[in-house]
Amino acid sequence: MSRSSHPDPFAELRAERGVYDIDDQNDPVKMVLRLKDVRKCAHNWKQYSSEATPGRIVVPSEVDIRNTRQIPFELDPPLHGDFRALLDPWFKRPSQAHYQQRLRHIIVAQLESVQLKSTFDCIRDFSLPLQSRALTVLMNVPADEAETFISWGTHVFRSENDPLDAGKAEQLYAYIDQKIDEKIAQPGDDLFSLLLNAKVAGKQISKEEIKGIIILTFAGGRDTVINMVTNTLAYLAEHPESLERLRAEPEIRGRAIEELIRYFSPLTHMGRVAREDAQVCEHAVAQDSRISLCWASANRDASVFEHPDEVILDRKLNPHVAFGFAHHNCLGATHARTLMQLLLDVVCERVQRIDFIDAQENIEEWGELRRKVGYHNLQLSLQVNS
Ligand code: EMZ
Repeated sequence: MSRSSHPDPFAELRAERGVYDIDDQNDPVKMVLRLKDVRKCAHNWKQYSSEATPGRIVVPSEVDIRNTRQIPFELDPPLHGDFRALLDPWFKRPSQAHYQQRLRHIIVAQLESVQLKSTFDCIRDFSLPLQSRALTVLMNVPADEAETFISWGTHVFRSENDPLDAGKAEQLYAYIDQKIDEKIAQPGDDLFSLLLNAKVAGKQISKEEIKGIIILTFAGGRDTVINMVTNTLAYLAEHPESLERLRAEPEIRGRAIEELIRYFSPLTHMGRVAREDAQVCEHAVAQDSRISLCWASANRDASVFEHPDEVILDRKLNPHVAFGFAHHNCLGATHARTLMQLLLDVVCERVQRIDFIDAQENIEEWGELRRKVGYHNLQLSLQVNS
């Protein structure tokens, strides 16, 4: 197995049982493993709610470390839809040409900052600053605020040695409060100002709701985007033939991105809370207990994806659920896809070869199972076109 591969720990359980029971801080979770069941449960918000105690649908649970409800992902219809109607147009801006020019500029500059080093750490020197700078474009705040975001590290709620560090988010909350005050005094063309002036379901949005939206904007696309960028470069380093193919066939880049997103599935799963006694593929789910929709497992379901453990760059049929499914599909998906498309374009134009020097893997533990999500660090070196 190569160093850039991501094995699927769920294969056996998915085929045999369809679910996997794990404990999480004494609040058990039944992980749903098959694509068909994941989709069914994702649709069925009347039975499986997202609007539980804030933090409870996240696994590991964040109920002990935050009180703010993240919006819209911790809401059910119809209120969920009212917030999406407000937010969707803003989060579709990455389709616009001038947005893409700004992102491209950021990617080129980031690449230029590492290309002359003999080796660099892909996360610290590339993916983290890239994600942070791209986020200033998504929120349309000044570019230099990225330096603050970079200083927070790769996860907004999790520190290096404590995955549930309640103090960690204080810096983000302080930034948000300060930004809200600043934008009340001086509105502009940014996400904060949009929210401060918006009504949802006929009511002015509260500061607490704005905070919930911004926290999700930071948290949802943080480690996920960083892992996606890092894992992609690791993959291209170990597969020079794929880099050559993407260079020669720009028309398959879009499909290749979907395939890499399927294969890496940066977000392993997302929970729901059962409103009533229910059943998932013949296994009982008790009222008020948790299930999780395991995107990572569903994306390797051999009954849907041929050769699910292989990266097939131009895979034709690819109904993956890496961005979630149904009404809760990822709000930041257009931004993430655009970033990946521009990254592949720039790498194909400028990078001749990537060398994988060394890495320390980032492994999640779910019950007895271990799942690689990315790397704690990844040393690479680049050979650029002269
Ligand atoms: C939550 C979650 C959202 C959670 C779409 O995912 O991402 C996690 O990384 C955060 O810890 O709070 O925002």
